[in-house]
Amino acid sequence: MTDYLTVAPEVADALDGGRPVVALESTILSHGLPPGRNLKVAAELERAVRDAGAVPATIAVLDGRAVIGLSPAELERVCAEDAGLDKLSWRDLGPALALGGSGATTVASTSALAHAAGIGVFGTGGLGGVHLPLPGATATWDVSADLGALSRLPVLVVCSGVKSILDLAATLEVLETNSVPVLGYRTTDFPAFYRRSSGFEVNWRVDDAAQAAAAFAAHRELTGSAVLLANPIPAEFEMDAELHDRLLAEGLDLLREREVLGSDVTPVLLEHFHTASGGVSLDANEALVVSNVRLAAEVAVELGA
Ligand code: PSU
Ligand code: MN
Repeated sequence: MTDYLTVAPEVADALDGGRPVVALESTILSHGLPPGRNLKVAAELERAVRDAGAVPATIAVLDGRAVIGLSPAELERVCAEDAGLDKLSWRDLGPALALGGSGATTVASTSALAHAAGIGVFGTGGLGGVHLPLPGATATWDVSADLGALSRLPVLVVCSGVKSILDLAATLEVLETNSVPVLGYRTTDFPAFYRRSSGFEVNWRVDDAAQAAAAFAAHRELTGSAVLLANPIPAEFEMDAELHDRLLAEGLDLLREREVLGSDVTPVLLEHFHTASGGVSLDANEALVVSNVRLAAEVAVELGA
C-alpha cells in the first residue's frame, strides 16, 4: 500500500515524531459544499486542527496517488468548480490507484488511507448509514460502505451523527453488530447532523477529549473496529426543526422524481438543502464540521499520536 501513498513532508515528520495528526476527508469538499465555499471551509478546518495543536492531513486520490496531506495547490484543485472528481469509496481505491484515477475520498476510503498512513484520528461532518426503503420497496440494500469500513479499521471518527434521510435505528444497529462503540460527546442522544438530537440513545457518554481518547485507546487494544465520537452541531447553528423537516420532505420528493440512487443521493440532497435554505444549511454544515475537527485534534493531542 505504501507504494501508492504520497505523504506530505509535514505529516510524515509529525508521524515519525509521534506528534498528533488528524485526517480530513475530501468528499465533503468536492461533493458536499459548493465551489468557493468549499475552499474557505477546507482552510478553516486545517486552521482549527492546527490551533488545537495537531497537524491536518486532508486526503484525496490524485492521478493514481493517495495524497495524505494535500498542499494548498492540491486543495485548490479538489475544490475547483471544474474539478470533475469522482466520489471514491473504499472499493474504488484499488482501481483508482492502479489506473491513475483521481477522486475525493469518503469516510470509508479516508479511514482506510489514514490507517494505511498510520493516522488514527479523523474528523468529518456526517457519516453514511442505512438508507430507508423507497415507497413500495422492501429494501434498497443501500448501506453506506462507511459502516463496513468502521467495522474493520481501528480509527476514531468524529462526526455529528447521520442525516435524518437515513434509517437511524438501523444505522445504530449495524454499528452495534460490527462492534463500533458510539460515544456521545456531552450527550447520550445520537445527533442527527443538522439537529442536535435524533431521539435515539447512544450507549456511552464522554465529557471531554481525554475520556474519548482513553476509550479509543482501550478499544484499540481489544478489537480491530473503529470508535465513533458523535458530537452534536453547536446549538447556535442547529437548524430550525420546521425548516429542517420541510427541506427533508422536499429533498426526498426530488430524489424520487429524478430517480437518484446510490452515491448521488447525499450530494443531491445536500445541494437541495443548501439552495432551498438560502445558505442556512451551509452555515450549519460549516459550523459542525469545524467543531468536529477541533474535537478530533483535541483527542489526537490527548492520545499523543
Ligand atoms: N454525509 C454528509 N455529508 C457528506 C457525506 C455524508 O452529511 O459529505 C459524504 C461523506 O464523505 C460520507 C459519504 O462518507 O458521503 C457517504 O456516502 P454513501 O452514503 O454514498 O456511502
Ligand atoms: Mn450508498
